Amino acid sequence: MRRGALRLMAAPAVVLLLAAGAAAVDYDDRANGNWDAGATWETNDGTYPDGTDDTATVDGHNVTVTHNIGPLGTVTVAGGTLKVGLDQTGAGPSAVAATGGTLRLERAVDWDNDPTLTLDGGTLYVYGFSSGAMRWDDPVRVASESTL
Ligand SMILES: [Ca+2]
Ligand SMILES: [Ca+2]
Repeated sequence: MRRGALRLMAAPAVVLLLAAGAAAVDYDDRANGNWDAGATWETNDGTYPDGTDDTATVDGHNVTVTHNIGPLGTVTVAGGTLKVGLDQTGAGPSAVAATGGTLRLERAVDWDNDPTLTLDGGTLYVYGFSSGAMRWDDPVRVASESTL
């Protein structure tokens, strides 16, 4: 009886452990490259930020987004350059924070998560191609003492 009860209690614990195995990863850039190239990120396991709770920090290299991204957690630009070079219509991150470096928006952005773009340092570079204007359809927050 007791063993049976223990087994029943252990089953949910195993499920919880399996769920934890798919837990969020905090990605940190380690090389110049595309967002979806494993070599761009410190994890060194071929993966890239592509999970609901994954976060990504670009703080020293040039990273280029070439496909729709998300759903994701927070994306932070603290150094280097994050270039969004494709019209973004996917889920996107839950928040975008620019605290340093350069965030280059070169095409239209309208993520389904409607992330707030918080500018608190760094440079926001907005560039519209002749074939269509650049557009950011989500909220923008500019911290005090910042320049837009
Ligand atoms: Ca880094
Ligand atoms: Ca949106």
